[in-house]
Amino acid sequence: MKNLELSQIFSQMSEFLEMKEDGFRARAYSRVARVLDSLERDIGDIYREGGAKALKEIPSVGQGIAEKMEEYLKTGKIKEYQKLKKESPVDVEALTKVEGIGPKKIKTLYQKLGVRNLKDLEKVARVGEIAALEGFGAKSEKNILQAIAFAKTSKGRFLLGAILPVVREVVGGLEKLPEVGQISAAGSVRRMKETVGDVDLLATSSQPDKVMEHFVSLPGIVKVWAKGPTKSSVRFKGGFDCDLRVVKRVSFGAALQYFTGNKEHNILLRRLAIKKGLKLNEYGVYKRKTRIAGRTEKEVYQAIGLPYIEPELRTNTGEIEAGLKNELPKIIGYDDIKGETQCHTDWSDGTETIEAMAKAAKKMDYQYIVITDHAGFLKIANGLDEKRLLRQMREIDKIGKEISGIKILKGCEVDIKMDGGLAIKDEVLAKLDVVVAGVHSGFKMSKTDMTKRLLRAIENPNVDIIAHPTGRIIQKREGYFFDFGKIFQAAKRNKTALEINAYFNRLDLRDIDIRQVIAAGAKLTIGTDAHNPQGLKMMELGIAQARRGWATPKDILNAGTVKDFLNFFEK
Ligand code: DGT
Ligand code: CA
Ligand code: CA
Ligand code: ZN
Repeated sequence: MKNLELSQIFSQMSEFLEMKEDGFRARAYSRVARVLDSLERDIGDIYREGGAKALKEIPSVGQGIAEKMEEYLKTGKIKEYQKLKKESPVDVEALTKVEGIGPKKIKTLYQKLGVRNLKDLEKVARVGEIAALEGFGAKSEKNILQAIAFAKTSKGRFLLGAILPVVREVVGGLEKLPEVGQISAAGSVRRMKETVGDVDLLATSSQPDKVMEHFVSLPGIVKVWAKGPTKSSVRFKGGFDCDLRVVKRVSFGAALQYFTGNKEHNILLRRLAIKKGLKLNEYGVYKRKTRIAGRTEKEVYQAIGLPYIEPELRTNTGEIEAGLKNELPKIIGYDDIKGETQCHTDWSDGTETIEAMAKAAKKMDYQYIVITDHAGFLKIANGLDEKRLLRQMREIDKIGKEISGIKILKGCEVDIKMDGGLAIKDEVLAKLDVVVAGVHSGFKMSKTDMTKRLLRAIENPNVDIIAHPTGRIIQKREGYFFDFGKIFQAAKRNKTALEINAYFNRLDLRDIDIRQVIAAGAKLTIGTDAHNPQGLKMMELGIAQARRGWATPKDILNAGTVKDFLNFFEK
């Protein structure tokens, strides 16, 4: 669970260093933060087992950073970070949460307008001082005000991908206690919602006091809000709260159902129970005074006349009605994906070789992996031009012959230009197995223009997949606007798939969009956008997103064999 804490610290160090114009170290720290975000194993465990040597084996971790990690794991702090923070007059953490504001702008805003925090920023933007500032302007001021408003709506919520490893460690630890019977996450975490307000855990135990004692003294807890035999509440270092409730065995299913929610789903369920002359609460389903169900969720649902409903579907958006008619979709399972459709290597802004990515995909039991390095004019991401792309194709052919048991497909993530044209020539794209196209600039265009732009890309016969179709970044960018209906229909007509980007702060498309795509009859892919082998593990988050969007395996192209996957794009 130290991964999250360290990643946050390293991102901030990167921002501080960039403000100090130490770009080289800034990039090194931000790279490591990204690796930590997708690192499957706890950094504390890695260190405990293999010491500093094992730390250095983590991608992007060199001597200096390994030392910082070691310092943190031993002492709980990093001196240089504290120094940088103390030296900095501004609240970098809060300000960088505003879309379009990076370390360089923060520096200018501070030097020219004395902006130290969000409140200052909002104040100067409101009175027009940013519009007058060189390098900013009226449009930029308007965007900043919009971004501040957006940042406010997401306050106090955490990314599922950042929270999940911590939850799993806590649950795994408690599970091992002899006093704990059953244990599960509940709430939004269990529903795999992309952001989480707080973590809800539920357990059964013969000795709740002992369990609670253990829970409130877990490492990484900074505050104990409450401690009692049935409920305790704590805050973890990452800033999020976690409740643990202990219930009786006979009620575990009912309590799990109740505390998994969501609230709207529960309300409708209770109404349904009442209609049947039953009572439903967190202790069970009752017929007059008799409990007729409660031990498992399944029997709770059955008692009120419903099939079991997967947690990801419990949002009161039609799942109960569908359940009553026995028309719930058989949603895609967590083991159904057979290939990776979007990832980056050290040819662009990834950190590892094609070979390393392919081997990692093989380890995940995939049949194939599509290598999709940035191609086009993305200078920062070290994007490939036509010459390098052709060279990479030859390289992939060569590596493909050396590694067995996994098919490495040639692809790229090509930029969609402002007018919908692509940043790589068609005759080069035509040589690739899979072309992923994405918008990476000019997000602020009108809905009409963006619709035209995407339409042109979708209609290009070389384009197979549209990457992160809405461009949103959770808690940072709302995403651009376009005519969803029109685009999804065009995707179906042109056999262009739409991506569910599994990267933990994208999860783009959103659940509601996925349902709309399926209704339009278009196909989806789930791609992680991994920049290192660990990043491939984010697939789980993308699958969760697909499940929340009611997707079945036949809606998701990479749930099929490599043959079917490639055949679909034959246009
Ligand atoms: P979050 O924490 O904002 O990400 O979302 P949840 O869904 O985890 O919500 P939370 O932590 O407030 O409550 C956990 C579950 O407890 C929730 O999903 C459903 C249940 N619950 C909470 N408050 C109520 C309520 O007033 N009525 C009903 N029926 N259920 C509730
Ligand atoms: Ca919660
Ligand atoms: Ca809660
Ligand atoms: Zn992209």
